[in-house]
Amino acid sequence: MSPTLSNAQTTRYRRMCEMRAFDEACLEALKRKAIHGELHIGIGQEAVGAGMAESLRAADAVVSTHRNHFHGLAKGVEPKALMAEICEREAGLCRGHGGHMHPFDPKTNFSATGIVGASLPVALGYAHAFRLRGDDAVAVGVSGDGGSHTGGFHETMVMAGAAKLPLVVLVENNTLAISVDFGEVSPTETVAERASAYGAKSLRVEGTDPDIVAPAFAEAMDHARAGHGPVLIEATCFRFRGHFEGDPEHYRDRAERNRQRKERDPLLIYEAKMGEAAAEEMDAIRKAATAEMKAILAEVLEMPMPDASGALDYVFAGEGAA
Ligand SMILES: Cc1ncc(C[n+]2csc(CCOP(=O)(O)OP(=O)(O)O)c2C)c(N)n1
Repeated sequence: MSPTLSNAQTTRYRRMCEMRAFDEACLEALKRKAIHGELHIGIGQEAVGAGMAESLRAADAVVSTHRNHFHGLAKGVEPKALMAEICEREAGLCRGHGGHMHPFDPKTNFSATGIVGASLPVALGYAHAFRLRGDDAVAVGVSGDGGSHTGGFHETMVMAGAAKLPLVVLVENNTLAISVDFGEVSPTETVAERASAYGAKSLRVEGTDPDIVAPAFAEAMDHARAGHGPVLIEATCFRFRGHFEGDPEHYRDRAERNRQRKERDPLLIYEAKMGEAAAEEMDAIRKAATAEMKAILAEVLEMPMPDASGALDYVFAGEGAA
């Protein structure tokens, strides 16, 4: 049977399936008590990760948030090393010392922080370093809508705008910061419209379709790469699950949540868009992604944890530092 999907469509759908399957594997790991502490799942936000992946280059940097798995996969972080870190194994990206909220991968220039808003000043530092080095790499700072209200966000945008730094700030607006609705706390209707105050280019996209996100994100990267200064890109999406696993979600109506899960599921949206003719092909892609992530988890669960005696190793610079 000849394929119905183009190469680009196949790649975008495959990436979304891998991201979904990765987070489903995390849920399984949590059930098996292999993940400790809060776990923030990105299900529902795959189109943003898949859309950004194709215009990121190896030398670019991505600094993400507490909800970081898809951005790491988009940047090319090896899924097994990321899963091993999330499950706190010795073979993880940070030898199991960072866990799900603080993965750091110098090989791909990817990192994340659990401190809301703090990803942005770090991305600003990368952008400044790229400018000093004189290369054309771009730094991407990811934030949620809640993170866009922080001082760090404002300071980052001011400095990047004033110095025309190669920075793309990606705001994933899933409309909720834990339980707080964006509309109730934002002085502006959108995050993107704040860009002009910072001298930044502004883009706002529906973030549930990678065919919309990918060209917009590419435009943002091209703009920053060409030396035209920062870009503020807002992608609207829907958070399928609680803020963290274990969140009772008393702040939102369950029926409405379930309705939105059906209407704003990036995988279902893409499957409907490609039509019945592509169903078999897409089913095979999805099954392959699920099998791959299940196999990765199975392997990770067999890996050793770091020895407790080394709890302070790699934490402080100097003696004992790697
Ligand atoms: C400085 C700081 N304040 C508060 C928190 C607690 N906290 C964790 S996530 C979060 C909400 C983040 O919302 P948003 O930026 O919209 O991201 P989302 O969870 O929707 O991805 C808060 C307040 C924190 N981690 N850091």
